[in-house]
Amino acid sequence: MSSADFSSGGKTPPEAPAERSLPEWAPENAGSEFASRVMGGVNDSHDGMTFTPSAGTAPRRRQLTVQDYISGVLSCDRTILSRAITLVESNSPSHFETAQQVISGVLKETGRAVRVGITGVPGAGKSTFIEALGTWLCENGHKVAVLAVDPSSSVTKGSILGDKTRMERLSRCKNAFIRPSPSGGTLGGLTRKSRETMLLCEAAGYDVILVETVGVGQSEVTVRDMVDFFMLLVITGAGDELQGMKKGVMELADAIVVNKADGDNIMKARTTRADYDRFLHYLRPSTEGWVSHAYTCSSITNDGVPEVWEVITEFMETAKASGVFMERRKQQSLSWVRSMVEDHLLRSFYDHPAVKTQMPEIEARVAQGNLAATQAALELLSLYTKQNQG
Ligand SMILES: Nc1nc2c(ncn2[C@@H]2O[C@H](COP(=O)(O)OP(=O)(O)O)[C@@H](O)[C@H]2O)c(=O)[nH]1
Ligand SMILES: [Mg+2]
Repeated sequence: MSSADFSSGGKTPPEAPAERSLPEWAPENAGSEFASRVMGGVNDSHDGMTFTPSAGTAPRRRQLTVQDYISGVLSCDRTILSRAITLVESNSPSHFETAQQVISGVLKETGRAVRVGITGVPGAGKSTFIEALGTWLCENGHKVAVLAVDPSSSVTKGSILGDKTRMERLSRCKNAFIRPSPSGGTLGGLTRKSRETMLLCEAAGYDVILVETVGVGQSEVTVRDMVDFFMLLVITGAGDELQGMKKGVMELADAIVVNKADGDNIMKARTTRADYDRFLHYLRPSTEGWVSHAYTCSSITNDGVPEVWEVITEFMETAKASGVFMERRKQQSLSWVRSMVEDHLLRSFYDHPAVKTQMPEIEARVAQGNLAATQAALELLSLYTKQNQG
C-alpha cells in the first residue's frame, strides 16, 4: 500500500478556489479545473509565475508545481497558501503525495509559532474572542492565523463553530489569515489536515496560531495535542456555574477565561472566575510546572483580552525554561505519527474488499446470537491479514 493511502477517505477531491474570483477560504465553491494535474514538476527554469493557458479557453487558474507551492508559502503569498491548504485538505491520493512534498519542503521553517487552542460551548464567544485577540495581536506586530477543528461539520455538514463571517474585522487585517474547518473525513483525517495546515501557516510566517474547537467527541483532546497553550472559554449562567462542566475539559486547560465580563454581567463574571479558580486548585495541572488560573475578559469591550496574551506569554517563557515546552512538542510529534498510523490502519481495514463484503453477514450472525463477538472479530481480522499477505 502506498503512502498515498494515508489521505483521508476515498472521496473525490474537493475543488480548489479559482484565483481571485472567490474568497481564499472557499474550497467548496470553486471551479472544476483543479488539480488532478497539479502533480509533476518542471524541468526548465520556470519561475512559477507564468500562466500556461490551454488552447482555446481562457485560463482561470494556473497550475502550480511543488516548487511553486513551496516558494509561494514561504513568501506568504496568501492565494498560494490557501491553495496549499486546499491540497492538504484534499482526499485524493495524488494530492496527498504533492501535499507531503510541499510540507517536507517547508518543514524547516515551521515550529516557531505560539500555538493556542481555544475551546468552549457554542455561544461562549470563542470566535468573538479570537477576533478580539487576533486583531489586538495584529495591531501589535504579530501575524495571526486562525484555524478551526470542527468534527461536527463532517458528520452533520453543519458547523457548530459557526462561519467566519463573524470575524469580519479580523479578516480585514492584512496580517491575519482565517481558515475554516476542513470538511469531510474522520476526526483522524481532520486532525492531520489541521496539523498540516498549521505547519503551512507557520512556514508562511504566522507567529501566532489560534485554533478554535468545540467540545464534541474527542476534538478537545485532539486540539490539546496540537497546541502549546490550551484555554477554556466559559460564560456565567444562571445557577451553579460549574454544573455540567466536564472536569476532564478543565483538566486540559492552562487557563479558564470567563468571557462576556461586560455591562451588567461584570460582577457575576468575577464571582464565576473565583469559583473556577477555586476549582482549578483541586485539579491536576494540565502543564507540569504551571498553575492554571481563571480570568475574566470581554471580547466586545476588549477588557482583559491583552491580559490573556500576557498569561500566554508568561506560560511560554515558563514552559520553555523548564523544558516542558520542548518535551510536549516532541510528544506531540510522536503522537501525530501514531495517530496517522492508526487512522491509516483503520481505514485500510474497513476498506478491505473481503472485510467489506463479509462484514454485514458476520455482524448479522453476531446480532442473532449465532456467533460470539470474539470469534467474529477474529474472522474479520483473518480476512484482512490473509489477503494482505497473499
Ligand atoms: N456581551 C458580550 N457578548 C459577547 C462576547 N463575546 C461574544 N459575545 C456574543 O456571544 C454570541 C456568541 O459568540 P460567538 O463568538 O459566535 O461564540 P462561539 O460559538 O463560542 O464561537 C455572539 O452573539 C457574540 O456577539 C462578550 O465578551 N460580551
Ligand atoms: Mg465560533
